Amino acid sequence: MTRNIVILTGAGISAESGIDTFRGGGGLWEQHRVEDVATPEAFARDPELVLRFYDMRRAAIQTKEPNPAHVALARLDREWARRVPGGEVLIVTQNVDDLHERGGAVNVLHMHGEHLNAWCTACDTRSRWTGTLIERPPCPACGEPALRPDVVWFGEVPYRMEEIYDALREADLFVSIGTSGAVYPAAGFVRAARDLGARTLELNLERSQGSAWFDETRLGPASEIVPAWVD
Ligand code: BJW
Repeated sequence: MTRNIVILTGAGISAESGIDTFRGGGGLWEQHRVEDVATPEAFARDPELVLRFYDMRRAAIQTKEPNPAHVALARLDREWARRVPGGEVLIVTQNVDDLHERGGAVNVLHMHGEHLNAWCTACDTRSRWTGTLIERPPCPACGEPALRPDVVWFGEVPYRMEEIYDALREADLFVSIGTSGAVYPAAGFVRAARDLGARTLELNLERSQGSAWFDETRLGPASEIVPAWVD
């Protein structure tokens, strides 16, 4: 019986809300690959470029709306404990947008951080930040001009990994939605979940790199196949 569900989401779930995926459509931003912009080394080398990239994306996501896939997962999140007493849903998202929350989901864990937070590298405080960072504003907590986007770059450790592995250990079902399986450690969750005894399901437009590890794959746009799976 399915009691606990861990759902991993990636850029594909937000694609139909108008947010570009990382590796689709050439995967380039102004000729830069994500691997060349989303690193601490890139930020050290060319902070203006990196802050411009994030300021642009932070502004863009605030104009986007959740799509039927976000809304369906939120419905599952809210209703699961009633459908299956004691059952738990955890949405582990690699996305830094807030569309799961705006779609109504509660149990959401942002393993790669959040666009709408800034992190002060001087005092280690995180604050809600909806404006721009390129003009190097002072940190609201300590006043130092040391804010960066609160997102996890290549070479940095994703957030809340212990909590994620605890949930995978308890999971009866692991569902991966709209992620290419190109980036670790998230790409390794399917194997971990399977080794720990969960059934594994992939929902994607096309097969991911780790497709062979899934017990079942359903292909199609998230806005159609996610609501169909939830209902
Ligand atoms: C649709 C759709 C529709 C489209 N409907 N679907 C060699 C081997 C193994 C690992 C490494 C290695 N060399 C280096 C590493 C480690 C590195 C890594 O994985 N590199 C790879 C390039 C190989 N990883 C790291 O550095 C991570 N940290 C780490 O490993 O620390 C060590 C450690 C870990 C754990 C414990 C202790 C220590 C950090 C990774 C950080 C990733 N950061 C980014 C940027 C975030 C900020 C920002 O937004 O700018 O995260 S990169 C980017 O990729 C972003 C995403 O979350 C992530 C994944 O991308 P995603 O979501 O899968 O998007 P796409 O574009 O790749 O795929 C879209 C999918 O949607 C496709 O499948 C489409 O089919 C689908 N789709 N339309 C349904 N309508």
